[in-house]
Amino acid sequence: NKSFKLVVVGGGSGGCASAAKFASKLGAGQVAVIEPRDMHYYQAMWTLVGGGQKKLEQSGKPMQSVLPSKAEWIKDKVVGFDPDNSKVMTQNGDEISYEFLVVAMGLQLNFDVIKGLPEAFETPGVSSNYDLRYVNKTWESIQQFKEGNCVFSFPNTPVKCAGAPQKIMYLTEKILRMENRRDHANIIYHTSLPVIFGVKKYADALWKIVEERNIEVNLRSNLVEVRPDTREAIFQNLDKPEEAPKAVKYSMLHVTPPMSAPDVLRNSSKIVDENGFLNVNKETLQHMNYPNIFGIGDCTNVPTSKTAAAVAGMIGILRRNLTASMNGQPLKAKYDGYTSCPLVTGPNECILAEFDFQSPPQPLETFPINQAKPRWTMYNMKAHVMPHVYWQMLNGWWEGPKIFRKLAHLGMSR
Ligand code: FAD
Ligand code: UQ1
Repeated sequence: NKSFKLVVVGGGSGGCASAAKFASKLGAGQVAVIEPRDMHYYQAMWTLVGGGQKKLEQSGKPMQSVLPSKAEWIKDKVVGFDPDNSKVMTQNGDEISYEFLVVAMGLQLNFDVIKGLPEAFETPGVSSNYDLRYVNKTWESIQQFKEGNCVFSFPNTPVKCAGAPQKIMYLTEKILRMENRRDHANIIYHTSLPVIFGVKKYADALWKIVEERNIEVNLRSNLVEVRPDTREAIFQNLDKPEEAPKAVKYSMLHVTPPMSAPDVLRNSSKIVDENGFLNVNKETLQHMNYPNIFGIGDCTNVPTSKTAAAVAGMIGILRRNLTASMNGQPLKAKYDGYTSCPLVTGPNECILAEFDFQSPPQPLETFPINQAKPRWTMYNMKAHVMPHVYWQMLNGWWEGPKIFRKLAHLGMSR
């Protein structure tokens, strides 16, 4: 049973970046990362893997190679939190004590909430870019598609990268068009949300695209069941729960699963809010009840869209506030809610949505152009620049694009 100055739970985007910041600051032996997986995946690339623009292998690196060498990697899974005694319990039966804890456990995919899943993934045409096991099947399904309905779902829970469920739809649509197969397809989106996108400026741009490209959009419509034998997806109207669910035939079905905080976290009632997410101050990222616990990324209840870009926005805040906390000083850094979502609308075009706690009404924009217009420059940024930026973030060398906005606006910008 070991003890560390800082324990980080999770070696994903937020966990790696946090460990990198503090392992170099505190020195060898002071920081531990608890993470069970062998590989670290750059999940944002999976949209392009499912859309046939990248290979799955390009998105992964061995965990060992992305964790800082000065941190100790505990290859184990946290199974319990004991915040009153500042320790966590692991699957191997160890207790790890900490002075400070960073919780960066990401989200859990809950396919089994949908009747017929995950079994239906073993049948033709059903896939999900959200899961390592099913992302290649999206590209297979696009290639094999002959005729009928291509159906895309968005669940009735918070998700990571809220744009991803429709990015793959635009990619599919454009590819079918480019290959002269579009006439044989109905492209259908079913979303549990009452809007196509949360920020009006980008929602307006997306409504224009779905109209121009003849895509059917169903709002407040939630996937509840998949019937692979009849190739039907069953949707419930969330505003009319008394109505019988509607069956939609599919040739291709892309599922975005319901998500939650991982079970271990959501069952740790002392540290989560009523929705099961780590209960932190949305500006300082410090836990609301335990000052030696901080959170970063998707598993927190920070009210912004869950993305790696948000992790980038949070990491500089965490660096400053956790350092201040270790030195017994007040927490001065405040997270502004920065997040972004490169809305890929085809194999060579992308809308770059950026926003923060203040948007709407006013979206943020890093680049001096209208980012709501689909552009190849933004596609290149997403497909060719962002992967490098991401791997650098894991080393602690990227704290989001705020620095560019500050430079461009001489410090006057958000
Ligand atoms: P993660 O990176 O998911 O890491 C969580 C880690 O915690 C995992 O390694 C996991 O193994 C570990 N863990 C879980 N439970 C335990 C436990 N009990 N004990 C120890 N460790 C545990 N973001 C963007 O910014 N732009 C995009 O374009 C974009 N597109 C996306 C497309 C797809 C298809 C997907 C799936 C995601 C996309 N994202 C995008 C979102 C982005 O990947 C996440 O928001 C980001 O990875 C969140 O980082 P995190 O550290 O919170 O969680
Ligand atoms: C970003 O910082 C980031 O994290 C590294 C992403 O995740 C992969 C993104 O998709 C984006 C868009 C950003 C923000 C960066 C710029 C230059 C707008």
